[in-house]
Amino acid sequence: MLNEVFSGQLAVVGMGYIGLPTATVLATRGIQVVGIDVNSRIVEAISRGETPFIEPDLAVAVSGAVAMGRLSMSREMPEADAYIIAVPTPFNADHTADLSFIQAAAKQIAPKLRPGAIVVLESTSPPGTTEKVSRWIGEIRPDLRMPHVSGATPDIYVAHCPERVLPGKIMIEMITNNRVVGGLSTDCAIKAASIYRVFSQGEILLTDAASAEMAKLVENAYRDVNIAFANELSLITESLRLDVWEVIRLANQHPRVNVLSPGPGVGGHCIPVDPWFIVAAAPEQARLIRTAREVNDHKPHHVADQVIAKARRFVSPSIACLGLTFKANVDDIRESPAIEVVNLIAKALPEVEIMVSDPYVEELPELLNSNANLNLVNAGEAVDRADIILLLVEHEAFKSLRHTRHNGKVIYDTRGAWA
Ligand code: SAJ
Repeated sequence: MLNEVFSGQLAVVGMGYIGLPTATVLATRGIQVVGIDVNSRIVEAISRGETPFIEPDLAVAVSGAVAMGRLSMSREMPEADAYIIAVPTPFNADHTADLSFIQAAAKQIAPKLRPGAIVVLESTSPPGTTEKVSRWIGEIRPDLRMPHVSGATPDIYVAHCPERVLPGKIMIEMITNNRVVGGLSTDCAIKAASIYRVFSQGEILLTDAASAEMAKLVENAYRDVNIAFANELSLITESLRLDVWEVIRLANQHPRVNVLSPGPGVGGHCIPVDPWFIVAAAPEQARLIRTAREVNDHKPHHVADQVIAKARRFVSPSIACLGLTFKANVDDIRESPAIEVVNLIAKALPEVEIMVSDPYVEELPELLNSNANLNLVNAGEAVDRADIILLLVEHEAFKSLRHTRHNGKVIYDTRGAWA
């Protein structure tokens, strides 16, 4: 059983940035996979072999898996030998985790479960969530021995296997990253690991569910704290009239120092969210983690204030804002600090023309739509016409604009792409 490799039918609940690549990788390795999603647009697109978002190497794998008949889509929960839950875990206004999507998935899976089935939670979750999944299923299926009650000999194997892939490199990291698999019992971990053995070339590390949940939160909090350090440095160097990129470049020559890059803030669906789950779990102790969140959340306001101050020195300025996505070379705009910065500037300077450009964004995001002074234009035009150029995302396409056409303009490069 220890080195078992899963074979059977598998359902993936939530076909987003993690669910779709996971389902596809399993399908291309011979597993019969059904993807479930509440969004009919996503269901229809994937059914046609299309990928609803941009991720290198994903589209060709999805169309192949669908064409081979290995990956199909449904809105109804099927009977399967294993279920992977990959739904979002947003946070509530008080920064506690909103587990409603996970609970809904567990409730849909419960009636379909047969003894021997495996349920894996991949969604990032506070410690104790995997146990809740087992409880929610147990409430609907009192006929089944669930692992939170019967430990070693359950009917259903429940485990947590957090996703750790980096957007932009998902299809590589999905295969090469080590995986942490935390079971509600040892058997649960061993059974769940058999799924990841189908495609993972990394090490599969078995542990308990709560440690796996916490390890995932720690990974993202670690990155958040380190980015906050870089963002704080950028404020300090600015006040001391030093070049932050030069200071970091020099400090990083030390063999044990690796300062990350400052930016306009921290975005995406994970790093700005997950550390709050640690703060909520241990509010008294998590002082540094909370402060890091506050430092990173403050950065868009600082950038906007700087640009607003620069603009007020002009009689009738125009501003080019380059980049809207949450980071470079992806089309994902969730929690994007760039959007927040643009919105703050547009609201503070309603009479100023603001040109926005992003090769990955075809229409203005909802938050920005209400600003009459905002226009989406191509980067060349924005740079040519602007008095102030604000670089918010270091997309490859913007790097070539480095020395061209900037003469006499105010440049604010938040990412150091032109440093
Ligand atoms: N950022 C900086 N400076 C840096 C690095 C990043 O300002 O030096 C910003 C980015 O621009 C972006 C944000 O931080 O706005 C997050 O970007 P990221 O590339 O650090 O991370 P994500 O959100 O794309 O993916 C992270 C990864 N976690 C870690 O690296 C610990 C990934 O492995 C996780 O799977 C993912 O979160 C997730 O889904 O949890």
